[in-house]
Amino acid sequence: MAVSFCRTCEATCGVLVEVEDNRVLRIRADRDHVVTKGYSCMKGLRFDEVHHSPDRLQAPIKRTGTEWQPVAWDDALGDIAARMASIVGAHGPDAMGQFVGSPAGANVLSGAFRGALWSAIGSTRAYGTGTCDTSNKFRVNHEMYGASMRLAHPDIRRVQFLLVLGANPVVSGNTLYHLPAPARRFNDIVRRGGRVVFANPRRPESAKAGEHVFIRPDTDVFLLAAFCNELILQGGVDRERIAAHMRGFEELRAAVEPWTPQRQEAVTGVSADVLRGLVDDHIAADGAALYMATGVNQGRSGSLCFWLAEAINAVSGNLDRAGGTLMGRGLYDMAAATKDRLGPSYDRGDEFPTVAGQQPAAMLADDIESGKVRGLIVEASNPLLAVSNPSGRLTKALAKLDLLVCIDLFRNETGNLAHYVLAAPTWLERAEIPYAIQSFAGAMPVPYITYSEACVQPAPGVQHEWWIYSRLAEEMGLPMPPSPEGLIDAALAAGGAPSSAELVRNHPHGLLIDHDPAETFLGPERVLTADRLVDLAPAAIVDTFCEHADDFYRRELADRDRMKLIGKREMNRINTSSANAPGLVRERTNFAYLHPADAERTGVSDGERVSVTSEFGQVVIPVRISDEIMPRTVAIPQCWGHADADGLSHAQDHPGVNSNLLAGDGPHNVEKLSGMAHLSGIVVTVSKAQPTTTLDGSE
Ligand SMILES: Nc1nc2c(c(=O)[nH]1)N[C@H]1C(S)=C(S)[C@@H](COP(=O)(O)OP(=O)(O)OC[C@H]3O[C@@H](n4cnc5c(=O)[nH]c(N)nc54)[C@H](O)[C@@H]3O)O[C@H]1N2
Ligand SMILES: Nc1nc2c(c(=O)[nH]1)N[C@H]1C(S)=C(S)[C@@H](COP(=O)(O)OP(=O)(O)OC[C@H]3O[C@@H](n4cnc5c(=O)[nH]c(N)nc54)[C@H](O)[C@@H]3O)O[C@H]1N2
Ligand code: SF4
Ligand SMILES: [Mo]
Repeated sequence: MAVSFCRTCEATCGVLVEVEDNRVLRIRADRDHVVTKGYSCMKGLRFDEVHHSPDRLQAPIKRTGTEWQPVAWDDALGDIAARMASIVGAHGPDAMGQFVGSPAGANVLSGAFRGALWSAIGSTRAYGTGTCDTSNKFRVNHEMYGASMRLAHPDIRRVQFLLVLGANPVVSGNTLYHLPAPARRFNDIVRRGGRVVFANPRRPESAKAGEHVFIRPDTDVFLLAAFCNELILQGGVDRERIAAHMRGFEELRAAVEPWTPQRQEAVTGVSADVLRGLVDDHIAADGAALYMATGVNQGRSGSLCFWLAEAINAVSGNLDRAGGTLMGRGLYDMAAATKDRLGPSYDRGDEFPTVAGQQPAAMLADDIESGKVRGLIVEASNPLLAVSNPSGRLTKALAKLDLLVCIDLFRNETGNLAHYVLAAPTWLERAEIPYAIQSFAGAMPVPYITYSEACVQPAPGVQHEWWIYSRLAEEMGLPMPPSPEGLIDAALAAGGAPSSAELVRNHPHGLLIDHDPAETFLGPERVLTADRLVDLAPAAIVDTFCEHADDFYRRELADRDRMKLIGKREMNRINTSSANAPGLVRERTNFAYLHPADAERTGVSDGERVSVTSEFGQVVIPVRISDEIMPRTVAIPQCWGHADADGLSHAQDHPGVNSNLLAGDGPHNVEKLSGMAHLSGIVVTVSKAQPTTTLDGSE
């Protein structure tokens, strides 16, 4: 029996792994884990189906035409390194790109070695699906607090009023905020007389505890601006704290002044009275917090929204206050250590910043078409399905690369276009500490540290990502640390934590570290802006808001009667990663969720098919009718569309439809402040599909 933790989502639940002859027999929840205490979900408990899938790669494979053959590591890496060198030689280092997906975030060593290889090459060309989930937060943190990784989180144990926008932690396990067993936490707030309100175009599972308010997709910026304005007008500001620790209050006040509760109502659908009630309760509460995540991040104004939410938390005196939002400490000050490296930089030479080390995924097709990118290594990602792929534009672009290499457990849809797919281990085969973001930035209500040995050994033909990057460096004659020996222990030691061996021996279920205390953040030590004040009105952000808010508003008014597309995370799927697990995925397709009134207007009944068309593409998909969706909204679970996945046999039998064929890419569909892709709140039309229409929309 191995004691470990699941790395399938950010909840990083403690698990017990039964192993026999290097095979995983069963994964169970670990009731003794110091924080997750037996909480888990099917995606983690059934991860053995991913791990032992008959489709898993046992060795690297090479494509010749449409044929795939196993290949020796030395041959594969020798050829890949030679091709990388020739791309760099002919077109410069930035022609060689990397693209990382979300599972890579859990892989502590791969990041270090990938980063070292790209530095040695001299390339800044790094893309990732971080620009599909949370780059806006990093940009705003940098502007307001002086470092991308200064990340506040609600003090969930004490908060009395919590407004959650665009997150569904009960299904997602959350992101950039460690919150296992969220339903219990939300229930506790209600039980102690507090209020939890979810603003969401769909009544989310999380709202079973607390209340729900429908908000029209991609209009949160107006609600937040009016919230901030009303809060200031009602006197809900802490003048003393502002004077002592913040700057820019007057600019903030002036920026939000035009936004009244009535004005926002016309586009958000949230009545002025409901909004005023939220503000009143926020002011009255003994500790209040606003929290937002991907549903808002992926709109057109993710950075503006996060700025407003953080500004509200700050001016109301709730930032760094018990029951408000806290800036966790983590083991060591990762935010300070990475301040310069992970701040926004304009090394692309255009208007889009690299944020937290990532360039916009939704610019990749443009960058390939214009010849800026000639080679790409994709680690732990499936961009064809996960990223904006308007009518298959990204698919066509990736097929043009001189070199495409995927490092993955499987040959996924993106892998089908690759020259090589290199076989990587699962988290069960890695020794690790949990996500850097949680352990080190400390965005966790109950901070702890844990270490897991590898539960099983990888097959002989499977190699760790760090090893792959080291070997590529060696083949290219570039300097690189030869092995990761001691790296994790050095990180633990830097934070004064016990060694990995001691953690395994004495604290197998995790070791609690100090609780996040309140009132330790504001002041000259941890606020990292030049003058050590929280900037309530960073120029880049306020200027963007003042310049564009009226235009956005007019467009929302004009589009008020049109349908908008949002995503939907499902309990049994994690992005595209679990699509091949038979015990998890039983439906043959995803569905378009429609409000009964929209279904009636469209003339479809449950199970019938609709065509969903945006300015960028069209899909045909069966309908589920539900009053959990607000009118004029269609929700389609993302990261489906496996019809071509002959490397994922179960997924190919349960293909569904890729909603990201409807998302736009290129400069007009990327948020300028942060490089975030516009994936939620896309204007579409929905019509009844002709019986002869095929799944890709052709007649
Ligand atoms: N089961 C499962 N868990 C996952 C994942 C998964 O695929 N499946 N993916 C993982 C990943 S990579 C991430 S980043 C996290 C994300 O974690 P979350 O950010 O919690 O993501 P979602 O569960 O999609 O919640 C987003 C919510 O926003 C709502 N929404 C959509 N548009 C808008 C809008 O314009 N305004 C507002 N106010 N709400 C909106 C949606 O209805 C949805 O309920 O989840 C992780 N966990
Ligand atoms: N419309 C819409 N689109 C979205 C979203 C949305 O809400 N709406 N959400 C976005 C978000 S938040 C994200 S993060 C992306 C997710 O998209 P990605 O980050 O690309 O993640 P996955 O699609 O799960 O692809 C992960 C790949 O990594 C492989 N893998 C799993 N574990 C490992 C490992 O340990 N090592 C290696 N080498 N490979 C591994 C899997 O087999 C799979 O092929 O999708 C984004 N796309
Ligand atoms: S909630 Fe996330 S970390 Fe926990 S078992 Fe499920 S997938 Fe794994
Ligand atoms: Mo994500």
